[in-house]
Amino acid sequence: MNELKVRVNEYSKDKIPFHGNHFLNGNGYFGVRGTLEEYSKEYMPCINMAGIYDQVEDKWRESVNAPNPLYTYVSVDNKKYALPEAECVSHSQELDIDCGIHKRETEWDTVCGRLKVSSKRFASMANQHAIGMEYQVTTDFNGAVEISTGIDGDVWDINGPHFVKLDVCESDHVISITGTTGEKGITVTTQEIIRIDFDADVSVEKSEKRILRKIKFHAQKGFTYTVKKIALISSSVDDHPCRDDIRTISYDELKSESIKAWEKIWDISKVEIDGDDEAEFALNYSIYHLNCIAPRKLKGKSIPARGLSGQVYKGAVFWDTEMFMIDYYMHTDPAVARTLLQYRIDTIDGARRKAKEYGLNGAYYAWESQEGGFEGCSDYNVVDVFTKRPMRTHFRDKQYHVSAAVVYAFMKYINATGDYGILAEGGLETIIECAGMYRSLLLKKADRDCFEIHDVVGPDEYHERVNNNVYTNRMAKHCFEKAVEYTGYVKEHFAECYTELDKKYDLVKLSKLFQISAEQIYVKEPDENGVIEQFDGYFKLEDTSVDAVRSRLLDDREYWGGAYGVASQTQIIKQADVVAMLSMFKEEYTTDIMRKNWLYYEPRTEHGSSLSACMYSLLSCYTGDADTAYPLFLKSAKADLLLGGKEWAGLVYIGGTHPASEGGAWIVAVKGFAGLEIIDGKPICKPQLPNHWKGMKFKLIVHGKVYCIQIKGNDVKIEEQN
Ligand code: IFM
Repeated sequence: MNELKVRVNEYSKDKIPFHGNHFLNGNGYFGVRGTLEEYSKEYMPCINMAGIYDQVEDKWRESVNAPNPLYTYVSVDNKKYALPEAECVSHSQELDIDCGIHKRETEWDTVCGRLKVSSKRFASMANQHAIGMEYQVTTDFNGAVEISTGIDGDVWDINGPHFVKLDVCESDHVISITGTTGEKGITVTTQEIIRIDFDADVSVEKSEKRILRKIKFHAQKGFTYTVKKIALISSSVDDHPCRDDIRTISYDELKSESIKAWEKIWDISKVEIDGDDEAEFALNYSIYHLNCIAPRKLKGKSIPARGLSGQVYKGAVFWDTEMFMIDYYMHTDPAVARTLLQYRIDTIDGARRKAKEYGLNGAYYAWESQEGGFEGCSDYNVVDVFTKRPMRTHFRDKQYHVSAAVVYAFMKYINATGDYGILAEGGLETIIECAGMYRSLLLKKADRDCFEIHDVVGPDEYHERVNNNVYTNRMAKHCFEKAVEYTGYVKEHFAECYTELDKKYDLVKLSKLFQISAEQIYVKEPDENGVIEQFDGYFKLEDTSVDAVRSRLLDDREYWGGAYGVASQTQIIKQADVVAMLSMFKEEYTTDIMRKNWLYYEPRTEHGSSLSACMYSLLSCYTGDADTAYPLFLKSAKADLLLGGKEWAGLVYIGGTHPASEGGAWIVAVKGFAGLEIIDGKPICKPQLPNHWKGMKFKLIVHGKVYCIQIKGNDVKIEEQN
């Protein structure tokens, strides 16, 4: 396996937002953007907290960023040397994804001579509250140097400021800032301590939003001065409160424990690809990001659509987790997958409330779910580039497929882990409530004997308020089917749970209703050309090309969908929709039908969402065409490796990391190319590797057992590990 590092060797101010994502660090409790230590809020540094939200006035509710303990810059002769303002002579930035260590090295020519600043830092994978940083200064002159390092409470926010109060403190060598959020009074505390082993005059400077140590020393030419910093971040709503006394933490131990924790994670999660270094690197880089955001030590938390890279999409959880990410976790750390599902179990009341709000029964999960299942999505979720006014969109009220995604994830998890116990611990009730929601959406026309679902938005968000979207209807059917099947299972294996739920739901009657719903729901079939119409009337829309639609844009940032979008009256779709459905239910369709639909829809797909490429790639694998799948797989795996993803929806910034795309790349590699299936609780692989791949090697957890899978051409060796 090649070295796993991303690196740049020059500085570019334009790439500040991208590099923040590209070099991201994290441990599931928080994400640390890959920004430079000297950045203040305009350059988007952030320590993004998992599962903590706040709302300011009537702005969008979003996740909260902690006071930033990395804030550090250096001055020579009272002049500050900090990027991007002070032009540098050299710069490099690197992320070692093997051990989660971020490095930078920058040189400036100062009035006194050459100044070199280097730093190493990590979000501890062993202690979820901790960050470690080493900051080093070297000069080629003798002279007065000052390092300013501390905590910046003036944090980057999109819809902030979230801290209505900042308590800036210094006590017994520890400095700290505690921010209190306005909406719920949640406190987020950042404390830090430094260690230096050179003579310096150290003082503390406090202001309303910052606390800095000023370390003044006389630098000797060629000597390196090192400041080691330990920071602890905690909040008043932590599942596992931080009990460490920061003064007793050894920097070196913190670092080596984190490295060890990463080694353990990589042991189960690394994927080796023989014959394709580029793909191997991109895939493992994706896996790195999935590892940085896994809620390993949190209870009932899930993963936001932009991971822990900031407040984009309000730090909210979408269907992305259940459809694109959970597969990776259930096979590498099933407890994480369990936690993700626990989040949906725990937030069922929010989903019930939302269903009621729309006059429905059961559970309608939030499109953009925050803590407690609170719906973060607004009715006006895109800002029009022309009028600068919020546009009415229907993500919130009509993307019914989100509840079915939750049920689909329960099914995948149970198949992968054999953990049926989850059904008795809230799982079955969740599934029943989701099925209840779909039942209340069913319509029957007087002249048809099937159930329809009208007025929805499918995964292709550009066409709003359509009828009988095939993805939505098939997923609803799956939800009914699973409700019936799992009710039967619970009756047989968890009698106590069955009796309790039966009192509440009358399970015999309900199962019958779900059975009828599953049998009678209308799921469009392929037409005479073998193509499935995405929704009623889709084939009548203008049949044109993605480029033609793009050429109609009056502004690059214009939103393609909604009432007046350039795509809305055409067959151009944003992302996989019918193709996603076919990938989910491949057993029900012939290869010929899958191929025909791929060929029809792919040229009509903008791939305007990072969720799209992996679905097309997966379906290509399922049709036996790994070489067509390959570039789409690579696109998915490189979502955060390369610049170029969509950064705007109308005037709303949507940049950040793309964990769904990363999870999707893993799914394609393991389920597509390696052809993994779980039969009777055991993995089997029917590989179809891209032509230039010689083999693959990876580990998987299936039904509690660890397997090492080695593929060489068409030969497969699956070994159970002790
Ligand atoms: O969930 C997705 C959606 O399908 C397309 N827009 C972005 C969302 C978050 O990733």
